[in-house]
Amino acid sequence: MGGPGRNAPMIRAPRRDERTAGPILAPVKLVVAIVNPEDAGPLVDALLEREFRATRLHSSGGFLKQTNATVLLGVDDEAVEEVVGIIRENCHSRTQLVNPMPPILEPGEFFLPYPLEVEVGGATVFVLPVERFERL
Ligand code: 2BA
Repeated sequence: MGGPGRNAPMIRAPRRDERTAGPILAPVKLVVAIVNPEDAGPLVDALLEREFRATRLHSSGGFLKQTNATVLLGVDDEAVEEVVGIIRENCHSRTQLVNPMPPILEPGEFFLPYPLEVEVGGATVFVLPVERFERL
């Protein structure tokens, strides 16, 4: 249990000359995707199947203060659209209920909290230029 199965993607190990070749100077982007934690596992698997390396971080949203996942990928410029497509296929929007903060009440006032519905997008994606990318 837990180990890579028969159908696990093959991750190509870098050859020695690739490791020692110095920084990659071709245009590279950093894709940062903030996603629902339930989508993060299938997303990372789908990325690995297409040989994209990814890092998954545990994060939480500033507004809902609920756990989400941040997936980081360094990719060639021309692969960005493919990566965004994989994110789109694997991440789904959801509605979540939030209990609003009660206001400060005057004596005699009362507050009936109605949960608010908030739509959380499938993914929030940033694409940033990378000055230098190196695997040492
Ligand atoms: P949260 O900050 O927990 O926000 C969850 C959802 O709550 C948001 O979904 C949005 O529908 C709503 N929301 C957020 N701030 C709000 C506000 N000030 N007023 C009313 N509703 C608000 P998404 O927009 O799909 O964002 C999902 C998660 O992506 C966010 O979780 C946050 O972790 C991240 N995120 C979104 N926009 C970002 C940005 N500009 N910079 C950094 N992180 C961002």
